Amino acid sequence: MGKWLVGLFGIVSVVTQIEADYPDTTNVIDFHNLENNTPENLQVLEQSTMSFTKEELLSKKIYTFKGYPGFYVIKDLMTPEKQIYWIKQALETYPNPPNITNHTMKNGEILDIFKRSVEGDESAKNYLKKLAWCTLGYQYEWTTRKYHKDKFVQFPHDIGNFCDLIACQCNYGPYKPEAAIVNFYSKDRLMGGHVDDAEYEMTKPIISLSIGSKSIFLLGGETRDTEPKAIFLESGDCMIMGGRARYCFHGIARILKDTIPEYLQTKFVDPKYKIYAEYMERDMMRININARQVFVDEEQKQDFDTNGPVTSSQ
Ligand SMILES: O=C(O)CCC(=O)C(=O)O
Repeated sequence: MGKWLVGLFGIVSVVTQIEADYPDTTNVIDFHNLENNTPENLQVLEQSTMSFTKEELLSKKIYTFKGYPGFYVIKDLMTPEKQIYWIKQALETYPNPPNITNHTMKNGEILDIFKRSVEGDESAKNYLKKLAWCTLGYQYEWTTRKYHKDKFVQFPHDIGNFCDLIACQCNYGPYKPEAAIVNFYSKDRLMGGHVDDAEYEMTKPIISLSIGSKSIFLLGGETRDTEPKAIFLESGDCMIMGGRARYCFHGIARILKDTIPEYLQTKFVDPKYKIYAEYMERDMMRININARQVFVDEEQKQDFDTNGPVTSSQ
């Protein structure tokens, strides 16, 4: 078994041995609390000298990791308001057809899962509980690991503009995301180690936004033999996986109990957002939106739209 798998399962088995919901996290890189890191972790973690000039990004701390060129984490990038906004979008808008969800293949198109669930519809409640992902822009076909030529839904401008701003500040601009996967994690729904390599444009990063419960993200190497590093990702963080890091195995090993920030909790949130906070708290939820630029340029995109999968740049 490769070191990646040992690493992933190592964490998971430590977890189950020690305590069901909170593992021994001594070796997890924590850029939110630098004093909690082991000397070894502090050697890996570097604060980037990259300066963000746009107002929203001013004063944000950006971290890089030695040995992972092109991999950055921006701490607390999204304000609480932005996070609530994107929870709302992720629940009310993104899972609606024609976007595909994990339910589509088996159950066909299902409209307004969240709205109907809040209104008390039992079948919608069941679908909502099992909602694991939905896709935006070019819809992704999980079995063939390809983007659908014929299933393109206008990519949300707000995610596109936000990611372009981030990418430009990291010297990855201009960035035109054409697809995104929205993942709905719960305490029992994690993500195994994988590499995202279905995009024709691999020189542009994956830009990944974390909202809700704190998670343990594993970043491995380009083969499964590299032991992964474990890193905490918290609500509001943004991860940028570019450069060689774009080819690295990665996954989510744990969702941690009682880590939803107060501003997303039912007790503290503005009453008009209580329904979203209830959803987040019910199963220790974490929502992740990760955007990808699929095509190198407009010409390649048009060729794909006309003729189907491109092979030349892979
Ligand atoms: O949830 C995350 O932070 C990572 C998601 C991911 O790796 C993916 O969707 O490919």
